[in-house]
Amino acid sequence: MTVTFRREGNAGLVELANPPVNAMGLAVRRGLLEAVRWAEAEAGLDRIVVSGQGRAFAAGGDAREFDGEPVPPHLPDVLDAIEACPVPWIAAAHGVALGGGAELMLACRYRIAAPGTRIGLPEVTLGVVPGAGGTQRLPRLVGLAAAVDMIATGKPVTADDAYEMGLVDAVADDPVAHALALDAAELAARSALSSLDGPEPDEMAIDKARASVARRMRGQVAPEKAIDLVALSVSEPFAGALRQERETFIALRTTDQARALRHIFFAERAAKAPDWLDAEAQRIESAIVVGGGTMGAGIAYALLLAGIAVTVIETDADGAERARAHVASIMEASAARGLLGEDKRARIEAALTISTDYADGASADLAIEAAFESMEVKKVVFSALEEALPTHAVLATNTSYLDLDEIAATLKSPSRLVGLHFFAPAHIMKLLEIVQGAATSHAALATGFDLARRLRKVPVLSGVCDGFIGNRILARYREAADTLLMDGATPWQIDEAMVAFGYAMGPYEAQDLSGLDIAYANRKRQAETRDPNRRYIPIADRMVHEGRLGKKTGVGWYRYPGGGGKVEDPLVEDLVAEEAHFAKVARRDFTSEDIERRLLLAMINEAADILAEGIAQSAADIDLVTVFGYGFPRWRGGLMHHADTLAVDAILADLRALETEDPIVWRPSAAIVACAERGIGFAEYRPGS
Ligand code: 3H9
Repeated sequence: MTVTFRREGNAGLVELANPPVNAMGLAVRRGLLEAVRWAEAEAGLDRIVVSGQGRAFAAGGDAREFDGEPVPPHLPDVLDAIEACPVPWIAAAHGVALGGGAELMLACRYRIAAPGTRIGLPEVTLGVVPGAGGTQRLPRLVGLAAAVDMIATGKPVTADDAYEMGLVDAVADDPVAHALALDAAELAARSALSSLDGPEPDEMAIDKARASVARRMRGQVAPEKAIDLVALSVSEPFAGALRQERETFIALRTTDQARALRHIFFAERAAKAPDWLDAEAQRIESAIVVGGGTMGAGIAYALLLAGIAVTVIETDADGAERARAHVASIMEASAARGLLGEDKRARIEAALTISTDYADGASADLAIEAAFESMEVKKVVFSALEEALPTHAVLATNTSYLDLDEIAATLKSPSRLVGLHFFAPAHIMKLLEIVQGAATSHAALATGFDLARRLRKVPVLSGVCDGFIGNRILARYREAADTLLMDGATPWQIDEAMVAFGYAMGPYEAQDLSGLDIAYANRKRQAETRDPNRRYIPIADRMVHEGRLGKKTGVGWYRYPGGGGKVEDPLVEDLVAEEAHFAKVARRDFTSEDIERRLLLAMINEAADILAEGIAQSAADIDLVTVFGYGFPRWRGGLMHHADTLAVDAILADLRALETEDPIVWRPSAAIVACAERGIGFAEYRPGS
């Protein structure tokens, strides 16, 4: 039974019972309709109280059903029946009431929420619009401005805010008890929201929502459509507007964008330790973080937030002072954004030690090394850690590029070492690459996955290679961009093309932000092992030689006058033209489509190699890495999901065409050839298969 109902005096108690979060699939819709019929037939009822079992009132329509044909009874019809029921329904919500769950509340005559309940219409984050009356009932209840803001952004409000704005009638510790105590006459006098006039017009609110969506959800279709529908509530009668809402919802459900957003939603939830991992995770009470730079401080703060005591190890007193300042500035920023209250801050400060002596963290269950990217430094650090820590402690390195197996080889017990590759800022970015070396034990890996869960991060397993999954793809992206630059494009043209594709910023602006010296150091490190026959573009090296390190030096690919916003720099165009002249390159024009196509192909080809080599376990894992660590547009579903929408055959044909230009750089990956031959997409491809 996914919906139960029973009588208690004059009240009918209806409970959604579809764990874990009461998604409103077919069985729930049928159950709710049955409850309506029961309420209609049962004599003497003066109210129906609907609540949810478990941790949520209802998480909304079951997104797993959105790929198939809609099966009746449809949610809008069920909610219409609830609203039209002669016995008034009361929503008694707790946990979350999202999407169809919030729409169920809106179909009731009275709404109560437990403190902390989150109520919202997040449909646009799944690439659809509310499809069960939300765009019409919410503006009638809270006014146009508040409704359009909630629906266009998809952001939920908490119970207190919902009360302030009139979305709920009461906030109560026990919403069901509160509902049972309500005055029956007062309840009977309440109107259905669908019977009310539309809200007052508010052009400014609609324009503001459109401007905000154009800025923050650029390229996405659903938010625009959602705003159109909310705007309709002013003038269009309820029934007609509801029909349009339904048609829009049905049409959007199967668009590429909605499929992509669903893919990421479910992939994120499926990201957990692989089934073959048969060891228990080490329980982590306290940890050492070696290195208190920006990355180390961010990692330390993330651990502290999760209730883990941390000792940050620095090399000397000055380093310790800097580490303290780094953590303090993260805490200041969090407090300023209202994310860190006084109590929590005091707890975190009490759980943090900063020291130059490993012995101060000697009882740690985990050590994460976030020291300078040098093999020599890492070896010294791990030798000290092995010396200082108990044998059960898991040792982790946050290296972005260095060979985990080489570090492990210096340890007495190399199986303790795992890679935990965080992304800056480490307390905010959701991706955690968990790197498995040749000797890494299952227990160390399981500990990494368990830590990711505690830190609320998205874990992705990676094998050992230069750059692991994400940075290896990034290196190819940058190489392809630099080649375009050399051959005729400008940095601004390339950035613009990738912003139009959906990135928040293009590769050159991104490099200016992170600093050109980091990638430079990597190229130097890789120089000896680089394929001498592979075309090398020296433009980025020249930029570094000229002191153009990015925003921090005021000049990089762009200029930043007065430390402000970016300005295109003609000197960079001159520098590039000069390098092209030295290299005897006949420069030519590239369209935005050329640029987008080449950059995507370069990344897809590298990602396919990463799959073929078993560095990544699945295409979905690569999607998670690119979306949660590298700014690939979520609404395109991640790199490999997007590749599958382009179709493997077309990708192979494109690569073959480019291969005539440069047979080394554009040689199609074996995985692409295999997928094309077998007529499968990347989603179905498994390494070794
Ligand atoms: C909608 O409502 C359309 C309507 O307007 C019109 C319809 C006609 N569907 O996140 P968790 C699963 S669109 C299917 O790990 P948490 C989830 O996959 C919907 N499944 O827990 C996971 O499964 P598994 C609008 C769903 O406590 C399990 O539940 N609603 C759905 O961290 C636990 O989820 C939304 O966009 C769903 N709607 O967070 C809300 N929701 O155990 C989307 C969850 O197999 N959901 N599952 O891995 C969320 O934001 C979070 O899941 C929630 C719980 C906050 C509810």
